[in-house]
Amino acid sequence: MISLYTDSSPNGFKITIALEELELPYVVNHVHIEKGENLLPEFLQLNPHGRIPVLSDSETNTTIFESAAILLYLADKTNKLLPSEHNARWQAIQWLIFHASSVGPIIGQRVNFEIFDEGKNKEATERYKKLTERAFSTMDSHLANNLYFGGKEYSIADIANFGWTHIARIINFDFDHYKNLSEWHNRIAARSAVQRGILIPEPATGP
Ligand SMILES: N[C@@H](CCC(=O)N[C@@H](CS)C(=O)NCC(=O)O)C(=O)O
Repeated sequence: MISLYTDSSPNGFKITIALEELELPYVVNHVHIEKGENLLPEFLQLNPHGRIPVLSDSETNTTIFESAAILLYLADKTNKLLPSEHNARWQAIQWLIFHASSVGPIIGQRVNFEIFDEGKNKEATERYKKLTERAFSTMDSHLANNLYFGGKEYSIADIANFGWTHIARIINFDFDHYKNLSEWHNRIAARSAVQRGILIPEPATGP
C-alpha cells in the first residue's frame, strides 16, 4: 500500500494528480505545514529536510522525498506516464528536471518576495518576476510545437509543471499572455484525474 504525506500545495498536488491518473490505491496523511507538523521528529524521519511530499510504498519498502523523484518512482513502478520512445522519454525527463530547477524554486522565491514580504525588497521582487517570465516564455516556446512537454504523450513532466501553473493561476502570477502555455494548462486542467488531484487533501486557497 502507498502512503502519501502531503499538504495542499504545488509540490503535493503533483503526486495526488499522478496517483489519481494511475488509479493506484493510497492513503493520505495530511501534514499541516502551517501547524509545523513537517518539522515534528516523526516526519523528519521520513524526510530530514522537513518538506512534503513524501511517499512510502510498503510493497517495495521504499520511502522517497522530492516530488520529481516520487513522480519518476511512480512512472517506473507502473510503466506509465513516461513515453517509451527514446527521444520523447528524454524530452519528458528534461522538462521534469527543468521544472525542479527552474520553475518551482523561482516561483517559490517570487511568492516569498512579492506576496509574503509584500514587495518590500524591490530588487529581489523584480528579479524573481523577471525569472518567472523567462521560465514561462521558455515553456511557451516549447509548447508552440508540442502538445505536451514530452511531445505527443502526456507525462509526469506535464504533471510536475502543472503543479506550479495551477498555483500561479490561484495567486495571479498571470501567464495568459503566453498562448501556448495557457492552452496547455487548460488542456491539463480539463483532465478528470487532475481535477480530483487538486482537491487532495484540500483545495489550495493561495498563500
Ligand atoms: N524540491 C522539493 C520542494 C518541497 C517543498 O518545498 N515543499 C513545501 C510545500 S510546497 C514544504 O514542505 N514546505 C515546508 C517548509 O518550507 O517548511 C520537492 O519538489 O518536493
